[in-house]
Amino acid sequence: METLKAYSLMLTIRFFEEAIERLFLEGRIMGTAHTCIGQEAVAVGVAAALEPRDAMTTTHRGHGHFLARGADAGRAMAELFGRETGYSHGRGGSQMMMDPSIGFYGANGITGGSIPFATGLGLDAQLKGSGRVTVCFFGDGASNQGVFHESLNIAALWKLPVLYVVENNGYAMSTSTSRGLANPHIADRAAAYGIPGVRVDGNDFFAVRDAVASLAADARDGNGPALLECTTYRLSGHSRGDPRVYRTREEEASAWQKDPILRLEAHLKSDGTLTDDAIAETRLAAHAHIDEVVHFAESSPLPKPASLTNDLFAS
Ligand SMILES: Cc1ncc(C[n+]2csc(CCOP(=O)(O)OP(=O)(O)O)c2C)c(N)n1
Ligand SMILES: [Mg+2]
Repeated sequence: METLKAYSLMLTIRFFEEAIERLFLEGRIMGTAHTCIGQEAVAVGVAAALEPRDAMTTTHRGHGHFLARGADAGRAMAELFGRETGYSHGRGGSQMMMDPSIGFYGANGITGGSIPFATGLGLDAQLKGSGRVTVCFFGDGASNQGVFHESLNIAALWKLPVLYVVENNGYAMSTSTSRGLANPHIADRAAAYGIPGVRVDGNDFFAVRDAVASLAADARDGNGPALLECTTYRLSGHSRGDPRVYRTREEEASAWQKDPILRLEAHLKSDGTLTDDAIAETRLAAHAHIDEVVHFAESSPLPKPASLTNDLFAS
């Protein structure tokens, strides 16, 4: 993926998420959502290093991963509006979107729920000899679920082509990692399974992309899984309406100084790729795109009541 394309994708994700937060406040969308503001370099860095045949699973905080993988932002937004044009025809909302045609096997509302699922996708790839690598996203909180151990053990034992990517964003709901992790370095746990464990600055697009390229190539070559820890910060609240009483505004202000988008912009300016004017234009274009996305979603039809029992496995 070209760096400029990555930059524009990071802006799309940022403005998509900001639009959602605004739309909730305005009462235009219902339910809840978990936004990934501040974590865009992880999503796009990972996606930039994968091949079309590869697979991804995500978490409750999955919009960025889905958009980075190539989802249609209009259909994703329409799902949040509960419209027929949404990925799940408006029935699922934020945590119920998937598109296997782009190798995206969905979000999961169960903390850690995607870890065994991705492991199964790895077994499928191995049995079929498809050469596919599966990236499994999960959070620091999810890394404390028992299923993390079960899945990494079996994946290491069977040398499954899975790259476990933990987004260490500092919090699991209101629990800071200093209160939730005995060892703050989650990547260290890889040693327990005899697999590579790598820790990178998750706000650095290039660091994430390069680490994934190397670990995915090893997994594709039959060398088994790896654990990649991307350190970042959840600039958003946990979910809709989080008053964020468990951390200070000063802490947030200092995290904003490390905004991955500003960091990539500084890089693109310093190497002469973009001028200030070009950055302003790219930002305006990304805003205009999201305005269209919201317009498409909000003007899409609601599902017809007669279709209520469609796609049900039991009725
Ligand atoms: C099995 C289970 N336990 C608890 C919850 C409630 N819950 C939702 S998100 C969350 C925190 C997850 O934290 P982390 O894995 O760090 O992901 P982040 O929200 O930071 O992206 C919890 C405990 C849940 N959804 N599923
Ligand atoms: Mg977390």
